[in-house]
Amino acid sequence: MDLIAQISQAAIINQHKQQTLIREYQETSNAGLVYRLGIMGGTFDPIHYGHLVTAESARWEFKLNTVIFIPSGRPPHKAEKCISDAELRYQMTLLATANNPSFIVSRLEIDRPGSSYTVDTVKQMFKDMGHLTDLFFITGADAVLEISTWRDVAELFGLCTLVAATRPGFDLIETKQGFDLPGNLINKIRFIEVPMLAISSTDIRNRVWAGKPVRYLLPESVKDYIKQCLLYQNLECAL
Ligand code: DND
Repeated sequence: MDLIAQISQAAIINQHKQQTLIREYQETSNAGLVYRLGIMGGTFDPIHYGHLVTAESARWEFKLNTVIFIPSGRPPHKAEKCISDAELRYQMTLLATANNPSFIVSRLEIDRPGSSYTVDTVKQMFKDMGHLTDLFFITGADAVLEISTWRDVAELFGLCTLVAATRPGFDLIETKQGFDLPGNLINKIRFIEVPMLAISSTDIRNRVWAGKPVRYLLPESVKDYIKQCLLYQNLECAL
């Protein structure tokens, strides 16, 4: 199947999954139960198995009904960096998640003008989903260590549970000491261990630029997309 056909198919599958989410949400709330929704925010330049394994581990650990992947439109912390066009990152995320019925991709941040602040996204999800929803924002430990620099972080903690993925054997006590946050907020972060923390988008971009293999670091469909769209050929954007 050619690339355009693959993307169209992934977009149709995503639409069906969105309709299923709405139906399941209505059934859950009609039964008086709480819908548990994971949010995996990221630049996803490109998306890789570290992101996918983390989302799947969080889905399992926290009994989430669905995990929504939200590619950042304009990441606030990467304003000075060269990043791939949001549509390309969205399409890679669609391809990577197509075969998991519990994973959905949202255009929320891509279609919202201005910087993509997580607090705005979580507030919007809270408004859209209603009060019978528990939100879990999933991050890697590297991102969560910077969280004190995020916009309106105390408000964010009030709206969702922060889930931080750490490497097995990670020193949690040392990690917690690294946080520049009040203790009551640190204690609200839920840590999970995932096995693939060594994979990074930066390393994959470097490898593509240098002509090194990236197979088994990310889904084949995303690897082929990178090749066909000639991504990460420019040194400045590959680093
Ligand atoms: P990244 O650029 O780190 O995404 O952004 C993560 C999220 O933080 C996005 O939703 C941003 O909008 C949000 N953020 C950042 C800064 C400020 C604010 C918000 C604000 O509101 O002020 P990447 O694509 O690099 O990674 C996506 C996620 O996956 C991250 O949480 C990262 O730590 C994690 N990750 C891994 N987790 C497990 N194993 C690996 C991973 N590689 C990345 N191998």
